[in-house]
Amino acid sequence: MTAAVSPADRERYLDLVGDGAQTPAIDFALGLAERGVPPRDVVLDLVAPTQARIGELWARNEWSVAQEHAATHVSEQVVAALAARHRPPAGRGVLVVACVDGEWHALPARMFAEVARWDGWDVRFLGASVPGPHLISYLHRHGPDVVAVSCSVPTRLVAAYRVIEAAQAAGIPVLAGGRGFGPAARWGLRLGADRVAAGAGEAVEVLRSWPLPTVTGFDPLRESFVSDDEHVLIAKRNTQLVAAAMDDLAQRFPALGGYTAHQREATEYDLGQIVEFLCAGLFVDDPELFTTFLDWLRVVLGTRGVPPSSVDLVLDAYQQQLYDFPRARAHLAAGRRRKAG
Ligand code: B12
Repeated sequence: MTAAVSPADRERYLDLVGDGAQTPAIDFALGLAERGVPPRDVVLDLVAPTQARIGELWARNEWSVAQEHAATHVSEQVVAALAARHRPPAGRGVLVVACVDGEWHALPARMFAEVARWDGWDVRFLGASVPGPHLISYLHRHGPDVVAVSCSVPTRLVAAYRVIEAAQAAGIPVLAGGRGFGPAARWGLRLGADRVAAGAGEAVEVLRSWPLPTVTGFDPLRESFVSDDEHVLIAKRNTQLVAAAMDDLAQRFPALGGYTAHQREATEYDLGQIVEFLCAGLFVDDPELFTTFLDWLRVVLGTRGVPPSSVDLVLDAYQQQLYDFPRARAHLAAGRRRKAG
């Protein structure tokens, strides 16, 4: 008989990982599996939602980065222990799972990899930030049936696109997943992935029902999904844009004058992230990417004592700088409107 993970189990697990208590957390997870919870459910209903909660605790400044790192390390060991204990035979084919270049969220991809392994795939897990050319040469050498690319932050979508294109050119079908591909992984479809899935559970269903296509190669004449290269030009101007916005902020946000060197550096980082997310939104031509990011940024800054209205000052500065980039201006205006609405 199968059993299920309860809300009390999740509370207990959060306490354990919050303490960085590796052995008790592993014992707890293995114990659930022994009591009849399928290992896949231990990963998807215990570890995954806890990791999402950890993200919220970090975003609200209730957990430090150190506490998040310690907890994530424990969760990685828990997933590894479950994988070592439960080893079904592989019969469905070879599946390569990799995070795209610059993507350091290996644990979400690992969770998907183990769930796929428990569903009968012979998985090769390549982990975090795999440089595109290295991934492609690995694919040529090992000839898997499918490559699954993971992206957790949308700023890595350009790297994801390069890999999708190159894998298909090598004749290997691509499954795209991870929260960076957006709601229902829709930006994965935009970038031309053969299949997408929002969660690992859904992904194994997709893999099961998918008559793996014979990919004949990337069609060089495939119509581009963006009409211009604003995202490229703006990405190149990131440093200049940040410097100009810092000058502008100094005039309009007097608190900046009293910032420490560290606070100024953190502000410059945030300003750079705004440019990066703007470029990602332009790349997939969807203003929702940028507005969702701004919602998140306002929460993160607000909990750290930075008035969320300061974001609008930055958007204004970028609007002025980017006067000859019509799509960027539309995305920036959507970011402004979202706050007003
Ligand atoms: C741990 C963590 C990290 C660790 C990752 C370590 C590791 N080994 O993975 C480190 C410290 C590296 C990190 C770094 C950063 N992080 Co982080 N991180 C997290 C956190 C707390 C947990 C990640 C996790 O384990 N998630 C759990 C799983 C279940 O997530 P999931 O995406 O839902 O995965 C499922 C599906 O997407 C699917 N799936 C995943 N991959 C694939 C692939 C395929 C092919 C398929 C089909 C399915 C699939 O399967 C999974 C199971 O169902 C998340 C919070 C969150 N909500 O995820 C933040 C989070 C993702 N990080 C965030 C941020 C901001 C960052 C940084 C930018 C922080 C910084 N200032 O440096 C950097 C970016 C680094 C980079 N370029 O990659 C934000 C992103 C916000 C945004 N606007 O996009 C989040 C959401 C935190 C938050 N609430 O604000 N992070």
